Amino acid sequence: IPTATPTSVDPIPTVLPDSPEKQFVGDGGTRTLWVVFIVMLISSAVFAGLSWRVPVGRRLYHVITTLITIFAAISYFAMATGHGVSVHTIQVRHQIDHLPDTFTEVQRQVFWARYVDWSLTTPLLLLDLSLLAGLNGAHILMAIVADIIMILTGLFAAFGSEGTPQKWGWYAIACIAYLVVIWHLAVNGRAQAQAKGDKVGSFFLAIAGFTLIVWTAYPIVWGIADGSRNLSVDGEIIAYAVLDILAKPVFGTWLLIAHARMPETNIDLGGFWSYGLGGE
Ligand code: RET
Repeated sequence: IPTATPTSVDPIPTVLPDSPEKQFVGDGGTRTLWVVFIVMLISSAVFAGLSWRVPVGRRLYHVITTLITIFAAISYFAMATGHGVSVHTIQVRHQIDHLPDTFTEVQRQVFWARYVDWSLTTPLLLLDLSLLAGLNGAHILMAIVADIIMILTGLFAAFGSEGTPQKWGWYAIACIAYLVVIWHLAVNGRAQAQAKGDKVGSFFLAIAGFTLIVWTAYPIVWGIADGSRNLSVDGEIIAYAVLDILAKPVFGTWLLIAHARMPETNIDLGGFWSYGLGGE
């Protein structure tokens, strides 16, 4: 009978069977990243193609929406190829009956390329919605600045030391900034859109409501995957993949189709966008 002679004072195994030492992307995750890259690439081509069917003066939504999927394609390419990601030390908690909780340090991949993507694309998505509603420049700027603060403090939270109050402090700041964004869309955006008539008013309500639901899922996924580390790297990739497809290609297709059918959604920038190009 082999006798276990403890040689170390540390009774806690560094690696428990149910907690692999490393939390890295697997085959399913990599495949998902490539699929979303292709979806973003095709969407960019389709949105750019649609823009050629309308005069330059009516292409602003097309241009913004195409840029959104181009930025996403670049970010997904970076993540799928294994760039745009860094390794972060996290703590995994082990609960064993009758014993105090123990923690082991585990290496986990954190995809920083997402935050680069979001810091460029969420302001552009807000610009799409703001132009649709007819928001003024002051409110557009404030909504976009709040949005950038939300993404950057989210990035600091993702890389903040695990188990520190600051980490969730950054998260709290990001959530407050998100409430500012919502406030601009739900209060100012809705009122302005309604002032453009019933058709634009109800379309704005539908597409901004869809945006609100999809966007709100991001901090929830973040809390589970990046905050409390209760989701595998592949699970996190799949959750964000579904949300990104809803927030970018689905949103964009819906917006551009509605714009083609509803002349009331035209943007009046007083010649800024198409001066000298023949306008409408
Ligand atoms: C973070 C974590 C910190 C708290 C909050 C967040 C919100 C993120 C949002 C992201 C939206 C992304 C979109 C991507 C485009 O496809 C940064 C996750 C509030 C709302 C729409």
